[in-house]
Amino acid sequence: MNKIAIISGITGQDGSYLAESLLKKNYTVIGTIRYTSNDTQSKLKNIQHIVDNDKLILEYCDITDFSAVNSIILKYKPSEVYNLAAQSHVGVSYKNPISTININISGTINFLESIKANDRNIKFYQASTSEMFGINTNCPQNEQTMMLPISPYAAAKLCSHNLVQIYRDSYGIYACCGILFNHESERRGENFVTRKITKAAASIKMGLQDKLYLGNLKVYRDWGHAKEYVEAMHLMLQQQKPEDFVICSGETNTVEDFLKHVFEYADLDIQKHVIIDPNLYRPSEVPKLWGDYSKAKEKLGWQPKIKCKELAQIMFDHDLKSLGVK
Ligand code: NAP
Ligand code: G4F
Repeated sequence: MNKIAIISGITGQDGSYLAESLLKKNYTVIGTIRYTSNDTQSKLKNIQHIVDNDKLILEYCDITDFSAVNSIILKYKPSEVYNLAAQSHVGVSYKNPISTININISGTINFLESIKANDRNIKFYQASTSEMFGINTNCPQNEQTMMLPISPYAAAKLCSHNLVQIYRDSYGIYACCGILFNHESERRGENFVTRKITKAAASIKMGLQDKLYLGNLKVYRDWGHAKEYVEAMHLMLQQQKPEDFVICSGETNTVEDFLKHVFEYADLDIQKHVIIDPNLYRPSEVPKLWGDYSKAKEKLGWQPKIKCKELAQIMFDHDLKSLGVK
């Protein structure tokens, strides 16, 4: 039977890849979009190639609004809900802590409450994050690693993570958290460090830009490709029982390593073009993320293919091509 899935945050990086993947699996996809007054076509750029698909329906829904969330659940009676919408930028969460907390917690509880009230058979996926490990540098981090968040973003995500476990245990709802480590792509928001680097390197290569300003280069991240990670989200909702899973590449690199991968590939000189700007440092910083995907491999049959160096090259090639280079 044709399944119906709701994806909150469909205009984001992961939402767009997940929508693409579910449409290929013959789902009807209901994608929710947040209304803003400068609501131009550009907001749809990640899903432009699928907006004409008959099985994709777009609906306005701010996830902080329970009535909006509840109406969509009642209207479409989905079998699966993927809650990907969030204020997802860690640095911004220090500057806008209250709206970050509001979006990243109330969105989750709104979906869970609506599922609890209307149909407890609806399966729910929550976008948890490796950022929740915070200052715990016991590596590699897995599902048992203690979470010690240090940003408003991570604190909100940990609250949602706990809520999912509570609704699963208390009400028997099939609800799972994917503890995803950093994943990037050609559709990554331009304020995240990987895309900022690949876009700038492409512009520098073309003589359109001279300097790239960055913050802390010494932190370690575990980077994979978003297209692979959304497959794990779907797999989590197809199991016998709901469980949480770490999804990662299993490799760790510093921001400086990523920068070197891009600049070496582009044949550019870091010393000449990169400037460290102390204003881009955060009030506190997660020092090291390095994940262990053993559980996902064993139970979901999922494992990553693209690692950091290849990812850097894919993103740079895309950004160069966007500037008209064949
Ligand atoms: P993203 O590109 O920033 O997308 C976030 C989406 O959420 C956008 O479509 C945004 O819509 C929407 N949104 C924000 N506030 C909303 C609201 N109040 N109501 C409705 N929609 C709202 O994020 P992503 O990288 O795809 O990540 C997807 C999810 O995974 C997020 O929850 C993120 O925190 C989490 N996560 C990401 C990573 C990663 O490395 N990418 C790792 C772990 C977890 P607008 O277009 O209106 O802004
Ligand atoms: O690319 P970032 O902004 O990603 P961050 O903070 O690790 O968060 C991402 O991954 C999380 C999973 O672990 C997600 F939950 C979250 O939603 C998001 O997708 O920064 C990566 C690192 C940070 O340590 C940052 O301080 O790069 C450092 N950095 C150095 N210069 C910079 C910059 N980050 C940004 N965004 N911009 C800079 O100029």
